[in-house]
Amino acid sequence: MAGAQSYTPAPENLKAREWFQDARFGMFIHWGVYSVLEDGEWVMNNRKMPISEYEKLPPKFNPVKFNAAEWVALAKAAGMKYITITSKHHDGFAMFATKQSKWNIVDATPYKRDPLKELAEECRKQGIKLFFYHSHLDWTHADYYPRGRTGQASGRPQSGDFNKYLDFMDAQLTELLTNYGPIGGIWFDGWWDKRDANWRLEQTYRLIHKLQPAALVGNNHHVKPFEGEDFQMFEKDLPGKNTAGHSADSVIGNLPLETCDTINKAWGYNAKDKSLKSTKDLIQYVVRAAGYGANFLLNVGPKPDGTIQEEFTVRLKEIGQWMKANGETVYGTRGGPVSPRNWGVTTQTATKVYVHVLDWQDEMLAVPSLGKVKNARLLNGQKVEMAAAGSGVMFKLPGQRDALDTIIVLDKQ
Ligand code: FHN
Repeated sequence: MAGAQSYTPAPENLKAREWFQDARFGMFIHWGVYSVLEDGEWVMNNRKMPISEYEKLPPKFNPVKFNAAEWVALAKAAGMKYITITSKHHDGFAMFATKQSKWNIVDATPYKRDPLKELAEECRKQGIKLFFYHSHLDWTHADYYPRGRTGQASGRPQSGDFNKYLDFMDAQLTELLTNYGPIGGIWFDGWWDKRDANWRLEQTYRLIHKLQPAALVGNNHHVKPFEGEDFQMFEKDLPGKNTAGHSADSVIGNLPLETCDTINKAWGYNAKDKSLKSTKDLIQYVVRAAGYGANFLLNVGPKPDGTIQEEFTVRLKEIGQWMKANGETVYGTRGGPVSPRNWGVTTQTATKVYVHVLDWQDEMLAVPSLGKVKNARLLNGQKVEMAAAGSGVMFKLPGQRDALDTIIVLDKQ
């Protein structure tokens, strides 16, 4: 950003970054009035719906079965340490009690309650941090002008004042960082809609850090991090990869890392999307992300009635069972001494190295040097044979092993 003053994270921000890296696993929630159509969060754009048609949705949105305590308990049951929920997605509809416009869940729906307020209170009660996903992009605000690559069919006049829109956005962010208690951070998305615009990122980031110095700023802009961001994120890819086209193609600097993905293919609720990842796929995703020194933010898209579909809740509870038994090899770790391989990844703490064998059929596994380590064993204490092999080591893997993740733990000398 031109003329950016250099950003010095406050001590509480640096502490929050350490917490974030230790947390390793969070729940992403994409929830909005678009869920009424059961066709994902891009339905307004994909069906070229003008605002005059889209505004018929909020009166039909009445999530009477929403229960913040159940959602937070589900996240905890999955072993998740934080929740990132959409305060506003690209349709501009605020899922919280904003005073900046009537285009929000309290004023425009029969529900009339503020689910983010209830979620914030429940997160505090149950010891989970809450982050807000806030879309830069806006398909309904008249001052989001010039229009970007998307939202062209909304029927807005070809006029507007982009700085007035940014003032509106900063006012809503002020509400989110003032009225909902301590917030884990703000997760931006949608910069990519107008890459050449002056988004005033430095001004917005400074506002966030002034209101809550510990709040972590992340931006899913799909390019390398800008000054003022506290973590680097990747979407549908492990760090440094960009196979899905939504990420920067490299890890820059030493910011905390997070990657995000879905359980099926949809972010917002899509009743037809049955392309579900298995529990094994999802656990290995958590582990592989940890091997890259990254968090994994796993998404649910709740239904319009406020419930989360059973295919998701079953998987989340199964993941939680695995995390309960094996979490020490993920939580509080950093990327291990050997960079990720196809066969698996390594993670480490100050005293231990964990070798996660995720996809390897043979009995012997050669691994580059793990540093000075000893006492190779499984988590249940069963000894694992290890011998020096060149500059690395050769493991003789146990005959009976866990096809999902055979974890060899070693003590650092
Ligand atoms: O357009 C959004 C999409 O709806 C979803 O929110 C994902 C989540 O990371 N981000 C954008 C696509 O890159």
